[in-house]
Amino acid sequence: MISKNSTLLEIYNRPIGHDVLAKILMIINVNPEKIKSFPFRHIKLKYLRPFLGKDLINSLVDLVNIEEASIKDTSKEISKKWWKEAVFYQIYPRSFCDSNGDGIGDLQGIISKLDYIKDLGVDCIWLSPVYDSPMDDNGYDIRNYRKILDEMGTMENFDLLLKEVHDRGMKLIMDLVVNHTSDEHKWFKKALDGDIKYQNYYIFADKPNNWKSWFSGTAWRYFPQVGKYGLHLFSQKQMDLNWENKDVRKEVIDICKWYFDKGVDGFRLDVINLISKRPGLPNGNEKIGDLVNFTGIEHYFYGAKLYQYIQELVEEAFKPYGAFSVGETPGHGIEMGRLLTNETRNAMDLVFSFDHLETPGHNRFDDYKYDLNFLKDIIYKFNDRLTLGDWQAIYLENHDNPRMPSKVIHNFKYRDVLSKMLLGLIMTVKGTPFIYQGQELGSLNLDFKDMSQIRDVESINMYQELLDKGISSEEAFASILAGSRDHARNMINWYDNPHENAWIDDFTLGDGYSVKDQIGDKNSVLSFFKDLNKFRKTHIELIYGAFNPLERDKKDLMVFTRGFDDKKLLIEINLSEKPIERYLRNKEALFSNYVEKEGKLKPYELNIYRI
Ligand code: TEU
Ligand code: CA
Repeated sequence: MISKNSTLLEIYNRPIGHDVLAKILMIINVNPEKIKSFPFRHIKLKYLRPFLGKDLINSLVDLVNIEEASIKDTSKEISKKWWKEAVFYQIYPRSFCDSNGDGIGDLQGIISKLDYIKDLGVDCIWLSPVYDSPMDDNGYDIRNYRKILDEMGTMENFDLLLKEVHDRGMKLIMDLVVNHTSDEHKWFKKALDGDIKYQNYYIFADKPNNWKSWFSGTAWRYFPQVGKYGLHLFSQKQMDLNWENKDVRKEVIDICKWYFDKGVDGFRLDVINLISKRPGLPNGNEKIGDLVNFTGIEHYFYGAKLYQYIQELVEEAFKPYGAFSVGETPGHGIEMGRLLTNETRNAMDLVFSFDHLETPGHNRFDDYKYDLNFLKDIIYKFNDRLTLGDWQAIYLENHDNPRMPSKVIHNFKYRDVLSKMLLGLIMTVKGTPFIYQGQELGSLNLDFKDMSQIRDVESINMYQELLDKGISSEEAFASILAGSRDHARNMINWYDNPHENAWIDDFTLGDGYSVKDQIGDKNSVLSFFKDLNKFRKTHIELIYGAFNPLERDKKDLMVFTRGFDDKKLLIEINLSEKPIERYLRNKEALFSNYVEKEGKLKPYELNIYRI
């Protein structure tokens, strides 16, 4: 067991200790590997008490001791699974395709575009929530798990969608949001009506602690009907479920089985790492709160019963159907991910880590240029620690993050080659690629002019919080603009015509990147992605091949090989806008994002060679 007498190195050698120390050091831009060097390795935790304080030390010790040892994985080979070979495509239904002209994407719209999706060459669709919801957080506030939102269509439409997806040889996973429900869910309404059984479905307290919501302000909302405060880690209309309660866990198992009985192939589990809260709901450490912005997070981002709850859910609901699971685990690093997905743990198949999304020293709302050398480093670091019993989800974009090309460059001369390079990078490193709608089109951030165009509850709450602090509306808007999740939520531009009364303003008209503009153009980002999918499917090295980084310390150059049996591919990438020396000369590339290649590597040039 770790104690305050343990050294930093002893803590770093524990799975949770590794990730927590790595995360803290990454935020303050210190290389975590320093912990292995003198004198850091010998520093006992208790000597840091003057800086960290007693309760932070105790919280850290408790957290690290939740999982004793790292996984001893002795797998001798990689197990073959469909989801290790698949390319996933995430649809944000509200913004994908509108079939009835109300400006809101819907299920019929998705059905009408299944041939487009199939032609991309992707294998599994991840459908963001389509359940009945008041749409406070665009469906991540579920009011009825077994009903489709009216604006989306009917359950019959969903059943048809699922059938049409399967008929095309693709799979479909849904988004399962069970850390919380909408405050309009019948369970919560019964709780407010005084039904004790359902009050125990949620987390009520007589008085609030100092936990902060991820969407600004306190994480507690007072309900005079019951004279108590209810916990909401997200919006005020997203009430956290009490997973300590076996009845809640049973409800979730039943929801999963209800959809598996329909033939749904699995779930993406929304913020699933937050479901186990520390008993007694103690106050969060203010220093941690300042560092990571969510006071209280140390008491719930990897709770003592997290693994138990996840393993039970997988065992009872997913395993009997052979269903796929990928958990969204904000705040988790590589070792926590292994604790929840290594094959010896019989838990989830994959997790989404957030560690690569921002260059160290920045958060999503900073308007900065993302450094692709950091992406290279973190991909190599993850691969260093993964064993043959591990696998990882590889992604750069989703509905919660700005468009990656816009994070990397602020002039769009290189929009096409950068978009293609980023797609090529995630399709050639080891792991399962997840593509977000529009990424295949080279979509960029949107040119929002003022708050009236912003729809996302996170941005709106953040803006209001800034105004309440006396910040001017211009400054407040500027503070949320770079990181607003709405950058990823514009309607897909199928044929460059205005989406009548779209729920979110249209910015993609006339930018020459509509599906219609690109579909026939062999040099478009769209065509590149389709060709890349074909290439990946015909080269098993890119799926199960060993990953071997080269030139690790060479800035702006990313070179690695993927070897399977006697076949080996070498991938060479220029991570910068500047021409740099080629790694391979006078060699014909099998695949590239440039046509002509002479002299140095061009800006963001990516090549795949047979070696
Ligand atoms: O996201 C959780 C999450 O971490 C994001 O809300 C985002 O990263 C946040 O802005 C903190 O930086 C999941 C869903 O993907 C998101 O759409 C939901 O809003 C959220 O959970 C609550 O359900
Ligand atoms: Ca519609």
